[in-house]
Amino acid sequence: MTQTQLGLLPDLPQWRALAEHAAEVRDRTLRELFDAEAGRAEAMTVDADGIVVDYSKNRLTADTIRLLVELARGRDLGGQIEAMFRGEKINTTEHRAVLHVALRAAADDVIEVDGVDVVPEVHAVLAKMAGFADRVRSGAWTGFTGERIRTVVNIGIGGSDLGPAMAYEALRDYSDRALDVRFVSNVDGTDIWEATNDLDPAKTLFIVSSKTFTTIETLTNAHTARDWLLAGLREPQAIARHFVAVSTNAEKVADFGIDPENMFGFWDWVGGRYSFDSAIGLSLMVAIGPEGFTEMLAGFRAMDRHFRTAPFERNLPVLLGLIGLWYDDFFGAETVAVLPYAQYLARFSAYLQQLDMESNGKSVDRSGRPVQVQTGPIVWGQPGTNGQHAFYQLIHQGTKLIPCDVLGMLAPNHDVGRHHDLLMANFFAQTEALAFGKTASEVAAEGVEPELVPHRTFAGNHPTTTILAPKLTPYVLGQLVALYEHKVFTQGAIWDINSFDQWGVELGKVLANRIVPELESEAEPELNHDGSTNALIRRYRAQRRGGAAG
Ligand code: G6Q
Repeated sequence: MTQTQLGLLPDLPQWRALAEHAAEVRDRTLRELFDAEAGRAEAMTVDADGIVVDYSKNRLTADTIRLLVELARGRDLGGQIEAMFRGEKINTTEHRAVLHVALRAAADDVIEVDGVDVVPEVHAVLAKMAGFADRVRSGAWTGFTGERIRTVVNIGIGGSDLGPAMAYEALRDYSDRALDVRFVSNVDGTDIWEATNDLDPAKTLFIVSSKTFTTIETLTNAHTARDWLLAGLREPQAIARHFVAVSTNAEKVADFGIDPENMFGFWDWVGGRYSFDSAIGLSLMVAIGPEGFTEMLAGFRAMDRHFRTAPFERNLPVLLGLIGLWYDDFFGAETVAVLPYAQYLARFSAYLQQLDMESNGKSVDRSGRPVQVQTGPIVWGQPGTNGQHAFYQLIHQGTKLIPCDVLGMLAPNHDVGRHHDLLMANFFAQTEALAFGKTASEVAAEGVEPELVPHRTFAGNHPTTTILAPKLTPYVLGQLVALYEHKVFTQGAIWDINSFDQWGVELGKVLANRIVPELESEAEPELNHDGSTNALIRRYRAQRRGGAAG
């Protein structure tokens, strides 16, 4: 695809208009904004298929949204969305289409890559996954000795781990409790050791998930798992009953000893961090069953449709993207906290970290020019209410601007006593306290000793976006993940960066490969790193191999 070179953002009239507007809005507080506008909350709340986003507690006005939407139009966001859905090779540095939306397409949709409709292949793999998941769940698929599988261990890393691990946790309530699913990712031997230490190999199934099947962490863990299995079951033929693979690389899968019949494929147009609704979600499908997985895909698809068709002013991913960009580029915010008030979403922020930071952590635009503005934020968070007893202090009274997305569910998964009302009371209270704070005179009026007043004052004016969903179901999880996928897309499209490559992870890998033999060699190696790295490696070798430390 020939990429038309877009103008630099600061030169765009829409950008300049926003910069001028920001100078006016920056000094207005949320208290003032709410006082000035009676219907603000209603006007700034959007409900799309049950997902409600209230963005009124943000430091912006209706004009801000209008100007941000004009910016999105000026960047042809609509055209860029269509290019993705049409299968154009928008990942220009890797010459690939970006079609995670095809993973949840309806069977009668047509999405073409290089003139070939990919939807039938997607559904063929889903059917194969469903057949396998059903057999494991029913006990029809047994281990080598005829034992029923009780534990599934997914071995993968990055995009081949974070998504299924997050979603398994999120949808635990829908999982078969007779099956335990574990996730091993770190090359630290502790991870695989802890995951297998208490297991019976006869009842354990490994899913080796690796798009390339060359990732050092995953292959090292998979080999260690194979050794562990063979130490227990002794027969090499056992491998076929205890290992399946998810990959695009059939040759390497066969080299490992996994029957290609037991390989579940996907395609180079699925980026790792956008892949858990592909076969990379096999462990999740085994846990929640094909029906639950299908329901989740329907949630993704509903949000895809909304993203593609809703006007930008009422388009949830577009609004989240624009509001994030507003703080990032016009307030100098460096971070965004995602705070789910749902224990099952404990890993959601970690998942979003990769989705957002690997996608939009870029400093050159698609033409290779240095970007002129801040790009992707630092994403982090923990579930409420735990975070309240940890880092919220800094959000309330620290010196940094930290916009927050606060997620909550109208109905609980487990209606235990007063728990849900208490949880949600905190959910509502926090966004209220962050926005409106408590003035010095309010504190003083409570009879607080004068010297304590500054310490007990809350400046407020801390922006939050409230996201409410009916209940954490597979469908809602699909909606929420697609919401953030498309939020990331929106921002990358406006910044004119490639959100779909990740060259920044390469250098460390290359250097590690160079250092491995230096750590393992029996003879003292010649080291040609910088002085610090040389000395650190010598110290390590001296401890581990008894070499010279100096
Ligand atoms: C994600 C990245 C990266 C990738 C892992 C695992 O977008 O590409 O996190 O998912 O490096 O790669 P494999 O699946 O090839 O093992």
